[in-house]
Amino acid sequence: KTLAIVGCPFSGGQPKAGVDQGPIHLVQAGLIPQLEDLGWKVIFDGHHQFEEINVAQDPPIGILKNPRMVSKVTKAVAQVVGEHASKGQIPVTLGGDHSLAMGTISGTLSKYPDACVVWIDAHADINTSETTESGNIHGMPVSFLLGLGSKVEEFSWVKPLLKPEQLVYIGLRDVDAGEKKILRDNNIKAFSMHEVDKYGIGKVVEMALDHVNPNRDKPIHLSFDVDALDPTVAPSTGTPVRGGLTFREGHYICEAIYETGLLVALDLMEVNPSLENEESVKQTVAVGCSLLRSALGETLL
Ligand code: DIR
Ligand code: MN
Ligand code: MN
Ligand code: MN
Repeated sequence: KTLAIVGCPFSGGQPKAGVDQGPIHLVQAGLIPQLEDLGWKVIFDGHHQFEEINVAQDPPIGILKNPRMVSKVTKAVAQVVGEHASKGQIPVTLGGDHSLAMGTISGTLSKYPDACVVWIDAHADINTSETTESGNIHGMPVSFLLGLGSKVEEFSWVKPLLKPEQLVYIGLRDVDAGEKKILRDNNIKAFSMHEVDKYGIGKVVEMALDHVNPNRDKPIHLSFDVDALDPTVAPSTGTPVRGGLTFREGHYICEAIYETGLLVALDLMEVNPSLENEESVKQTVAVGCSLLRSALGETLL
């Protein structure tokens, strides 16, 4: 029963400074003792120091921004997450922007090839180098993991280990036209906020798990982008979108995944403590810690 906190102060997958401070704030808010109180042994050897990854020149490739830096950092994260998973520990990766999930999920799949990914987000993060309009790589990690789009040499280390049927989304509400086509063409299961409204979160999580994990026997990687929550719940994030998950809906997802007993890796991404005011930051960091506790066994009764 051991967790490994993988603090990733990294912002290169998107343009707003500050998201690199997310992991530092989460740990400073007392995350580690909170998880220890749930009975976990928690390993934390400090936040990762990506400064040692030296990329002198990183001009765009096509319109992809900071491609060499993102590639090197996510590759290092894949290595670290894979090592913790190999030791039977649950890697808990704190972002940082969501491009990091290219690393975390690669690491998980290196140890558990049949793992499924439950991706909680306002966005699908599945643009390819052809479809991206922003060039921000945090909007692209899923396409790299699936091996979609034309190959970018810089990211050749990312093996297309994820199959579309191993992936499910909950919380989507800002999906680019090109991404909608990718979701349709590849038959990727997604529960947008429309389905959350229609069926309720309990039924949605059940349907999501029925899709990726029908016998409830496969390892689960939960990748949670805090912007899946409504901006009134988690305001300090780089790309907030109104109409998101309530506090309880977000927590319910985490609790339900924990209840399966199948969780092998967990990400919490896109907390940006430099956005909005002090109160917003406190609230967003607190809700981040709270989601992680729920995914790791905190119960209401
Ligand atoms: C948009 C926004 N689809 C993009 N993506 C965001 O830049 O590709 N992802 N914000 O988190
Ligand atoms: Mn995301
Ligand atoms: Mn997002
Ligand atoms: Mn958009």
